[in-house]
Amino acid sequence: MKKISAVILVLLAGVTSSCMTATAQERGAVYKPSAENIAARHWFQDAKFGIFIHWGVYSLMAGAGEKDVAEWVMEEKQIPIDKYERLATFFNPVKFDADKWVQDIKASGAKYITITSKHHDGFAMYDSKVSNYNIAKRTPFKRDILKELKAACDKAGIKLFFYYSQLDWHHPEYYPRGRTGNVYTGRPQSGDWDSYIDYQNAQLRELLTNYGEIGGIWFDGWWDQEDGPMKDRWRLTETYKMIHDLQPQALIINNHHVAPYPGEDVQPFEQDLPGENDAGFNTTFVSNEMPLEMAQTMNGSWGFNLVDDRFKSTKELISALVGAAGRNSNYLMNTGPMPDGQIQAENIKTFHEMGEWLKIYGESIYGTRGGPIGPRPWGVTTNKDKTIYIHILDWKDGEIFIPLTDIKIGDATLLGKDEKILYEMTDDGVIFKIDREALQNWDMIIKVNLL
Ligand code: H79
Repeated sequence: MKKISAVILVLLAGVTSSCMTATAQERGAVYKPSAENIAARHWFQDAKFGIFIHWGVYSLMAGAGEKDVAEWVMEEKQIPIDKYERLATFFNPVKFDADKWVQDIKASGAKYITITSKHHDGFAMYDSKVSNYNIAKRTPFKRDILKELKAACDKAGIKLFFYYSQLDWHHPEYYPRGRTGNVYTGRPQSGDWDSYIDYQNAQLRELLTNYGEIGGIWFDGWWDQEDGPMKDRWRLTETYKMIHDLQPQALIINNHHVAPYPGEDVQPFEQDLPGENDAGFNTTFVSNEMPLEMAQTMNGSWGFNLVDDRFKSTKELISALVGAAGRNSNYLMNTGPMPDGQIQAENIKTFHEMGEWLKIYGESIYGTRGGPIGPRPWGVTTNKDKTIYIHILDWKDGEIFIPLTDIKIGDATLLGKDEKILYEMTDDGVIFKIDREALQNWDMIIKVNLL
């Protein structure tokens, strides 16, 4: 008896310590971003605004009539792999026009695009050589949409990032399984995890070698194993090194909802402003060392949803962009193109409205950093060189107090109009008079030039 428990103890100790070693390796790895990478981070922070694209064979299902279902339809409707694979056989988005996408996206004022190269369903939206479960080999469309999009982006001066799901509901070797993609998929209850990671890395290598210089890789799905046996078996250190070796400027972003791991370059937040956790799964830890990025849907869905008409107004989306900028964060706004290849008309209209706003007010967003004061219930501040922008999103009174001391103001104007704003310096800060008419704007911005 004693002998058996001793053996169990030794075994347990072995398991625990090997887990801890893996964690320690990933968490404790030393990462010093290269000069190219640091330059790319600055570019990224200056760019401030990107468009996220969720497009795949799931777009055909259009949410199956439910507002809260889209790119997760396979999991949510428990569609087995052999049935789900048929979607690819009639995915034929004949109206796809990469140049048109990029023109409409560019009109929004966005500077980069992040597109799903492979979502959780495992289907590659490019011509992968390591798996034929991809758009070029399994659909009548046959075209490599990533190639076409990259060419269009290059022409327009837009950077392209690839979303890549670490979680995979299709690959048999993604085993042991995590929280999702379980028995319903019809996969054998066996598999070799490491050969799955080898496959993942082979696909990443393709994305980093066949599409020219890219903006970076946006990972998702790590959380599938958060309570699972493979939590520390993602081989992040190795994967991140490969990416940085292949393209030093490529930014690594991982939407794992926990504090950043070494090797990551941008900390993302999903459906939440950094530091907030209304969605219920984000960490409240906010890095002050790396760029931040908030990703948000324009309605309630990432992939195309036929019945989800909960479109946020342009004012709400501008407020999110401004709120992110004031928190020193980028804003990645999502659209889910339709199965025919077109972006939804509602989204295109909003792109153009945001772009019109940014043409006038963009100087208070692009190239700025958050602060000098933190977010307030009424709005945020951004700054660039010797200029402070006070973004008043929600205010009713005739004056507003800003707790800024030790500054010398040259002048204060209403951005977008050549109108001086009156102010009064006090010991505790500045009181600005409000132009009541301007409060009707989506965002009333006081531009303060410092001496
Ligand atoms: O690609 C889009 C979504 O499909 C994906 N991320 C964005 C960018 C996404 N997956 N899940 N979610 C968003 C919501 C988060 C769900 C989670 Fe959980 C809560 C992950 C972990 C806790 C639900 C419960 C899923 C796993 C367990």
